[in-house]
Amino acid sequence: MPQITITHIETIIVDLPTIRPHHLSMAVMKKQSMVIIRLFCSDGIEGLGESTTIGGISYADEFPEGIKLAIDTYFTPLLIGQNPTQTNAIMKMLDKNISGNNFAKSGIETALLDAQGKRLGVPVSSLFGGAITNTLPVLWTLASGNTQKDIDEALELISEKRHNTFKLKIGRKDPETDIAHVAAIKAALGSGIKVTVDVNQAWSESVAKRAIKKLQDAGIDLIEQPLVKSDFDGLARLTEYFEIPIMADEAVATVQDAFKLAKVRAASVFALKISKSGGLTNIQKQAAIAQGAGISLYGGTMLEGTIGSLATAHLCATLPNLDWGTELFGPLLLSDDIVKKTIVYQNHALEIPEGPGLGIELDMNQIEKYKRN
Ligand code: MUC
Ligand code: MG
Repeated sequence: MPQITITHIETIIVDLPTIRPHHLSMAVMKKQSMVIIRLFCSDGIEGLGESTTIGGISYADEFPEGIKLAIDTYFTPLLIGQNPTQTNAIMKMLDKNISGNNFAKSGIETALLDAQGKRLGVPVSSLFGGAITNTLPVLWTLASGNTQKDIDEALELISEKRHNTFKLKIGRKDPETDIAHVAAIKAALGSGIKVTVDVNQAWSESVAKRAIKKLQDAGIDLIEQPLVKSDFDGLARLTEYFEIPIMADEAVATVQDAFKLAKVRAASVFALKISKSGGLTNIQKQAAIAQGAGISLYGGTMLEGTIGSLATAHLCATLPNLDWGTELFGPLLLSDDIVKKTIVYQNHALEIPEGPGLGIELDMNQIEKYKRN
């Protein structure tokens, strides 16, 4: 049998409006721009991948237009003619030839794994030892920018049994305003509902110390990335000082970051994201480091659409220490989708489709409708 090869790769920027403005410390999102990757193989199989970031160039140092250009100009010539069944060899080759560009690498690895799953007739999770669960808990982020709107949104979602845990994006306003906002939401939702906060690196250590004390007293369940991502020592001091768990997000990008953070016990929880780390295989490695260090895990999102969210979900479903569930709600924040069958979200959880690969199919009419020209 002739060797299977990658024949061509198509990248498409798709702009989907959000259901409401989403306020983060570094940007207000009114749409999400996803780079969709179609990787075509000589055996007729097509793998799907997604490289998505938040707020253009404001969250990370990759951005949609740059990701597309990098894949078209540098990744594709290296990939054409390679054997798509050899994911590890391909990712090693990309790491040798291309520095950084983890969001783009993650999208390519997802497409290779989707193709291989389809080829073998198994879900992507099977390529990582198999799923422990078919459903994953999913929280919702309240980030309308208005306290009462956030409370109304949460109460509606609780009554629909869509979510029972909420994350609040803070750090955009001054700490006292943020704390009052968080405390009001926690009080309105009651003790049975978990509330976490994500500061997205906005505080200094001294501000964090004062603010976290107040958030702890208000009954908040977890603090995500209070300090700048490079301040591992500061994060370790906060983790040691406070009872409330501190989660590393932006700080824990690569496998090496996970090791360094674990070594100084800088966090009680790691937020795993395929985009930061360069793909599913790398978050599996981060998860192993966390497991060895007694650090809990959380399935994070870069607010990806259905392809990226399901890629993360397939890997997360194989992890024994996903103690904080996931935030894989990205598709629900978007007003439309680009796949034929959308993800089912019910009973506070996401259902992972059973089909081969990621278990989804692109809807080309929707791609036509939302693709950037
Ligand atoms: C982040 O930093 O966690 C995840 C959920 C959300 O609303 O924003 C993202 C980014
Ligand atoms: Mg975060």
